Amino acid sequence: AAAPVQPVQAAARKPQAARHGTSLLVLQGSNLGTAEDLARQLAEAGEMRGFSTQLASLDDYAERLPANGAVAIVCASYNGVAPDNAAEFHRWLDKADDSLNGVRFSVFGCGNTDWAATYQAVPRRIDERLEALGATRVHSRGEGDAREDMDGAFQDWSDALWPELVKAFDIKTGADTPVQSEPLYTLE
Ligand code: FMN
Repeated sequence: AAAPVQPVQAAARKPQAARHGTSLLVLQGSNLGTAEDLARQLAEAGEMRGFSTQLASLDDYAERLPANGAVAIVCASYNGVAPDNAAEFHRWLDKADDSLNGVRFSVFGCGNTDWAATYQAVPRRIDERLEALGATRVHSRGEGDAREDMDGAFQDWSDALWPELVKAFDIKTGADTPVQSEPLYTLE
């Protein structure tokens, strides 16, 4: 069955960067909404930067990661185990021997250092397995700690993601429409 992919609306704001239309698939693994919210922010920011963006759960893309465009993953852990909407993806990735050549990705993990032994276990595992299966990491994994400044860590990671994507996909931003390095919107 077709996955329920949500096209991302660029809210009530016009894109502020040239529309190059590079695909950006944002996948989230979330039980309580933190990773889902951050994934939505990332997808909206991608639209503002001229990407053609889709937002879905990790399980919607088990066994079918696209080899065109970028894949950005935002995922939590629960006692070292994947959130409910990422369980199938995680199972697949663990046992997969598919070649993920051509898949270009970056991962941000939502975690909590109270769970010291399994802090960031799931996003770390996803990041490692994607690389082991031949996918290319376009930007290093980010970590957010719910006991500290999760939003700040996410902002730092995503601020650094955009220039990496511009490089990896040879995106021409145009001299008068530079890709912004500052957030272009605030959440209400
Ligand atoms: N964070 C970790 O890094 N590793 C864990 O093993 C872990 N286990 C958790 C277990 C429970 C019952 C709860 C409530 C949180 C746990 N966390 C763990 C923290 C969550 O991953 C973190 O709060 C995350 O932001 C939740 O994301 P979500 O709201 O998208 O589900």
